[in-house]
Amino acid sequence: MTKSADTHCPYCALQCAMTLKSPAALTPAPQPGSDPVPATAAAVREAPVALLDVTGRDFPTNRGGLCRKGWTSASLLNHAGRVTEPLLKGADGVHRPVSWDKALELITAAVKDTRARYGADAVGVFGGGGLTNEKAYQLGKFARLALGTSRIDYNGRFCMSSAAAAGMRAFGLDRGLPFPLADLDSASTILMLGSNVAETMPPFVQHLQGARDAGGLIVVDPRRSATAAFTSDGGGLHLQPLPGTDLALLLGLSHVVIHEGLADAGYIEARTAGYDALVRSVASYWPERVQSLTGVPAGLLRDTARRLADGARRGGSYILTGRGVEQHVDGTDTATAAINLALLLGLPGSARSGYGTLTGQGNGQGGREHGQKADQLPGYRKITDPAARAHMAAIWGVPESLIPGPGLPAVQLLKSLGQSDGVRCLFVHGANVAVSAPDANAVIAGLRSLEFLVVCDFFLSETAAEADLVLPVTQWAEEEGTLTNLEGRVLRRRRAIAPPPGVRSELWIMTRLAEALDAPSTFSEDPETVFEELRRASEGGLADYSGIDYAMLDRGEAAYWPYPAGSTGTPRLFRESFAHADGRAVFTPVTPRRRASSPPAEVADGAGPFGTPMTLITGRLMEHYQSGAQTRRVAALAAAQPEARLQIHPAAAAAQGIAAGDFVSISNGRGEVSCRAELSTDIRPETVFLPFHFPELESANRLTEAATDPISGMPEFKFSQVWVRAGAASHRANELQKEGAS
Ligand SMILES: Nc1nc2c(c(=O)[nH]1)N[C@H]1C(S)=C(S)[C@@H](COP(=O)(O)OP(=O)(O)OC[C@H]3O[C@@H](n4cnc5c(=O)[nH]c(N)nc54)[C@H](O)[C@@H]3O)O[C@H]1N2
Ligand SMILES: Nc1nc2c(c(=O)[nH]1)N[C@H]1C(S)=C(S)[C@@H](COP(=O)(O)OP(=O)(O)OC[C@H]3O[C@@H](n4cnc5c(=O)[nH]c(N)nc54)[C@H](O)[C@@H]3O)O[C@H]1N2
Ligand SMILES: [Mo]
Repeated sequence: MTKSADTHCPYCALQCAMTLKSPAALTPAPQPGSDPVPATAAAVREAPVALLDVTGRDFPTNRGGLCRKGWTSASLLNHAGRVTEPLLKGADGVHRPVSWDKALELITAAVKDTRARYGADAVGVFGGGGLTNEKAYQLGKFARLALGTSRIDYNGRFCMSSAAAAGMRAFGLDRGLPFPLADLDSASTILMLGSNVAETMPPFVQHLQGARDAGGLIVVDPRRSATAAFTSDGGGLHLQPLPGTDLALLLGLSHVVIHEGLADAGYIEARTAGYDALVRSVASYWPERVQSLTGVPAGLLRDTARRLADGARRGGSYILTGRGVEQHVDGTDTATAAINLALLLGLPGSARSGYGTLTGQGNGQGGREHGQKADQLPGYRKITDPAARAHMAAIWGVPESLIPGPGLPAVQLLKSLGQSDGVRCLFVHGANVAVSAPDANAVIAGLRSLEFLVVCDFFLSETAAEADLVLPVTQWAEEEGTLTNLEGRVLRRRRAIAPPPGVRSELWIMTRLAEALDAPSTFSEDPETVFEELRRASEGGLADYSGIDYAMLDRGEAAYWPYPAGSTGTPRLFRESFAHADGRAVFTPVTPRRRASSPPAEVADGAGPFGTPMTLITGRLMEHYQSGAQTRRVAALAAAQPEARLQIHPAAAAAQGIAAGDFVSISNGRGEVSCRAELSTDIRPETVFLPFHFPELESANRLTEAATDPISGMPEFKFSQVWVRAGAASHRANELQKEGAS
């Protein structure tokens, strides 16, 4: 065990720097054969003493700060519920330990059998944006060459795909922030749409302080989120639109910019294409009309546009988007509208201004560059591009014909589970789809219809609980690798501690299985060896890492991609030109396809009307991470946020006879959630909010629809119609009764 290791937090894309140290007193390692019971909010078991002390380390994104999740992250290393041996599900549905040899043998047989009976595309892989670059790269290679399937996609489809598609369309390149985060510090105006960094990236808030103090922080959110609340003292603005109307709102802002002569004519002329069509497309979105579509007063729209233009002339203006505006069926168009507004104002590529989207998962950026996406090869190459295929065939030493074509995007992949022509045998690496995918009841049914499900995880997540075989893998502090943060900066993850004896790395698992399956290329369990191959694979691609190596990262050098060999990397993109062939950014005219007031079809399919449906939006709490598989097991976090609560306006609650703390039933045609109500004037009266961190009866994704954006395949997590009623759902009532009786 090393005495101390400089690494980064296991959770979000801010990748706060931390140092891990061994405390003087160590607890014994967890015993093999860990408890096979899936953890629920009620079943939190934590190690008495963490194996490592966590301290924040100075770094440009976090400047020594960490959030509550980061501070408590080490407690999961020796958590009593950790899986430390492969677990095989018996006919009785109970998971029992098996040897690694037996586990690998069973998987090999299942893959061969599935391929023989249904073809190689009946084997599927679901990856994650939390995997290191090395794991994500090798997973894409494993799927295509060892399994021979095209069916690989990952949870970043739920997260980054719309913003990524918009960035590709406008700039020819997708890097979340095309500038270092610290550039925001000197901005005078920042417009944040659908992003609640005060809860989702707390150390980020220090970079908003300057704009906020200058009265220039503007937040667009149907809720008065913690980030929206942060604007008020500084004289900033909170725009509170109807959910799903951000596209109209952005067209309104562009309309004002054009009609008040606030556009940057010189920039538009020199650096963009398609301006005339853009002007026509926003012509009918005058502020009073947009007010009627969005509920945001026309005066606030004009004020926002003027502050952005004023900021661009003074300290700098930035436009940033988050999941609130992207997780909609028109998410790509909405992100495009945000970019169009930024281009009108001359922000992208300027010295003190810019546009960006806030990447979410720890390696959400790198995870979308190196081949775990259905349509992609390493280096952000297209799998349909003959030159890209030839390049990768040469790197992998295989004939080009062996590389399958494009597969299915995540939602379609999950819908195909167990279907004829669908996936029959699935590998999951780093996602808990039973909780986090839309229409979760259907996803769970799909997982249960599989012939073989293999899940790699450290805990028996709700998805792992469904698995035929659970493979225990290393956690962040037990492994080496790299991640690429929200700024496109490549960072080193370093090992501070040895994993429990029965646990293996995913690189090791892929290497053993590739051998057993006679894969036509080599695989490695050594992260640096894999990174060296990734470098060569990415060379000449959009996301070029060929000039980056472990030694320079270990010296603390800042490596922003593209970083071709012989260069010094690219902290700031687009300064001279954009990535399209002619060097120009492209305005793509976009207009709303759905009227915000029209109820989606699901309401008609529902179990029956219970008054007026409400709009459900979903999102995050500070204490929990994603599906909660990790943070619900941290005692301090679970104690702070033990259960889901529905945020509802007091007027809406009163209309249904709901009082604070009452149980409510939230339902639609897809499912039902039962939880307590939290009354709050911070939310619009026709809208309710649920966090998605909780499973089973409290799982928000039992209500969300698996409808996707036609360009990106991103699902609509942030807009569902639901009925909200007083009283516990019948199954919850039974539970409560049982509790009362015992
Ligand atoms: N604590 C915590 N931090 C995290 C994560 C976590 O799970 N927990 N996850 C990480 C990941 S992967 C991601 S992607 C990021 C996400 O980070 P954010 O994008 O900040 O997170 P969300 O809470 O999903 O959504 C942000 C806001 O969008 C608002 N919103 C909902 N619907 C709409 C709408 O129609 N329009 C507008 N304008 N706003 C809307 C919500 O009210 C919410 O306040 O966070 C990262 N950090
Ligand atoms: N309703 C609603 N649903 C949403 C969202 C929303 O806003 N609303 N947001 C969506 C977004 S943006 C995202 S990113 C997704 C994320 O949702 P998920 O994909 O479910 O994300 P996690 O909960 O982080 O799941 C990661 C799982 O892998 C494990 N894990 C962590 N690291 C590793 C690793 O290195 N290897 C392996 N094998 N396992 C690992 C964890 O223990 C956990 O069980 O949720 C989406 N779902
Ligand atoms: Mo995400």
